[in-house]
Amino acid sequence: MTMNPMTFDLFADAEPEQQPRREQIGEQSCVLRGFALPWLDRLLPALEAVLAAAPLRQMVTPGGFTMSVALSSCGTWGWTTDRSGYRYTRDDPQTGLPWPSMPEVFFQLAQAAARDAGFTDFEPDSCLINRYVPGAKMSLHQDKDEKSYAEPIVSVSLGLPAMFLFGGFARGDKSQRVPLLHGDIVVWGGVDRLRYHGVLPIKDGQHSILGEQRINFTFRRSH
Ligand code: MD3
Ligand code: FE
Repeated sequence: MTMNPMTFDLFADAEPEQQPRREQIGEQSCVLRGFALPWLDRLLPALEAVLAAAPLRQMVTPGGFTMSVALSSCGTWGWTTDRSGYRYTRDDPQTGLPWPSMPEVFFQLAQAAARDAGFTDFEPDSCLINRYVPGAKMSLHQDKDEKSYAEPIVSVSLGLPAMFLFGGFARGDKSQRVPLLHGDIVVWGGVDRLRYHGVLPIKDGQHSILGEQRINFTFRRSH
């Protein structure tokens, strides 16, 4: 059937077709594709300020292995590990000073993403900053150092892409692979909060803004 040339296109000024921006990856977990992109202008300067006060450093696990990922933190509590265990501390063990306070833009972004995923009033007291260079990885683990598992976790991916492993409740359960790209945010909560997860070794590459690295923010309510 040919269109009458005089027919008005009722959809001429509608939004252009776009891929779904929210992908469910678990019962109460989803990826918000590109959610952080509009925040980058404010996020990156704030990140620089935090890292100037609390530099990225590699830490040692209780088992004596040096992590391939370099870490820092901001907020009231910062996650650390050394030979004596995993824990949250108020002070940066390297500087002896309190962890830098959480920049307003970090807090607002984490809260906005949590709300978009259906978790209202998320108030993180800790933001772990993970820096991966090519080859760096994070083995399958659970996040169990927080006082309560009732609050969600919000993770922001920047820079080089990563293949995220999302497992089950036992280490041996089959994992699904979720590619995470610059600007993506993942929100995990409820029944998915204690699922095993990890990151495959980062592949070589150059990101146009962040260069040869992936930066991940993990927002948690630790206390
Ligand atoms: C899934 N970081 O720091 S994002 C971590 O990309 C960590 O740097 C990864 O796992 C990274 O502990 C993954 C965060 C994440 C955090 C908690 C989860 C994913 C999760 C809890 C349950 C399921
Ligand atoms: Fe984790």
